[in-house]
Amino acid sequence: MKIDALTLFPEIYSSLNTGILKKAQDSGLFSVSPVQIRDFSKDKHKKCDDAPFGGGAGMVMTPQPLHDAITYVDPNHEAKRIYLSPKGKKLSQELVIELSKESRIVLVSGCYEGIDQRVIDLDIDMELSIGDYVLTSGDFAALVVIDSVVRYIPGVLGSEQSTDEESFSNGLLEYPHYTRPQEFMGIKVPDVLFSGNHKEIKEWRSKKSLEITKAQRPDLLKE
Ligand code: 4FD
Repeated sequence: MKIDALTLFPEIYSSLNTGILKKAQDSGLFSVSPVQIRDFSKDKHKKCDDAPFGGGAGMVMTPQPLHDAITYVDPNHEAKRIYLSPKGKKLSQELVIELSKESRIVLVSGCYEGIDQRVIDLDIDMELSIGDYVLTSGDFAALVVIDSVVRYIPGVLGSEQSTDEESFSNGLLEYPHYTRPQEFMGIKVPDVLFSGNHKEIKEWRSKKSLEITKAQRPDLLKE
């Protein structure tokens, strides 16, 4: 998968060159290219924002640099072009798995009050939100999209990790996990986990999953 990340802050994407994601990029499983939107500005001061028509607070990103940057990285519209915005369709595990099947993705991150609507109308395939809160720019939302999506590319997770996590896939939250030592700060690991009785362990984990889901996310049970 090839990902182009259009941004005013390319440095934000350097965190993708560490750990599992660096290894996967070095193996050629995916690549992320940050692209500086400002480089495409035809303004003499490389300006990329302006005051909103109709008045109001804040600034809006101007269409020319964005449209030119998108057209430059994806001239034949072969990529899925995604704009990160609080108004977008909400990201879910289901959508993450869908997106992991794309061969090319262009992520467009705006800041200030967002981008000129004409870029969305002309150039964008999908407006996407990572949740109901506002960030200073779309870049941190773009990082969340990249991380969640690339871990579903075959080979990205080593054999130690797995994508068939209990949380969300069976509609319930994950049961609690324990490892050594058997006792830590006076708290013991539940006895059932040493019983060797796989049926009992499975039943205990299901009971815990249901308990935790009821307490933390009752909405998941009501659907
Ligand atoms: N919830 C998200 C995406 C971007 C963002 C921006 C309008 C602000 C949150 C358009 C207003 C973009 C999200 C930039 N904040 N901030 O996914």
